[in-house]
Amino acid sequence: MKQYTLCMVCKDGKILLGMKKIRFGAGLWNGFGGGVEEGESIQDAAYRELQEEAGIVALNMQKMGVVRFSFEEDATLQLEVHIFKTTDFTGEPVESDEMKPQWFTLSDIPYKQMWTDDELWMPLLLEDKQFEGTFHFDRPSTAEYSAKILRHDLKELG
Ligand code: 6OG
Repeated sequence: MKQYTLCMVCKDGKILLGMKKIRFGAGLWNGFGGGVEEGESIQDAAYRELQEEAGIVALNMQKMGVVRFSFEEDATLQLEVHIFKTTDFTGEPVESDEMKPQWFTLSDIPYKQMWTDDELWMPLLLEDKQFEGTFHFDRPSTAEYSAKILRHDLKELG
């Protein structure tokens, strides 16, 4: 299963999300991340992707969870996403080719314009609880279509 990273930046009671402009998940707000490269550790990939997509350098990176995604429409599409949280960084978020960053207050997270799984695990991440899960969707979300979760399993660790 192909491995990806996803980093949530949480600082001063706010969360930094990016509007994804291209590829998988375009038109949705998400954390910053992407594919782990050959020979690269998952955590190194999380730092690299955050810098490439948001222009900031994380000063810490906590592993919060791993979620595995599959899709009824396409059995070959399977992703293992390693989710991190960072609470401090250097630099100022800047728009990249992939992402347009914006801060949201925690009471104002735009779940309606995010992947449908996020609303289920994000509260755990925000409370510093580690988790593991699997989500089986009908088909991928787009700006116009919200993927339906057909089955899921999410457990808090520890
Ligand atoms: P690139 O297109 O940059 O990597 N991703 C998901 N994120 C959430 N919240 N839910 C999902 O449900 C996701 N599937 C993939 C992982 C894709 C980026 O999108 C994330 C990567 O950060 C299915 O190569």
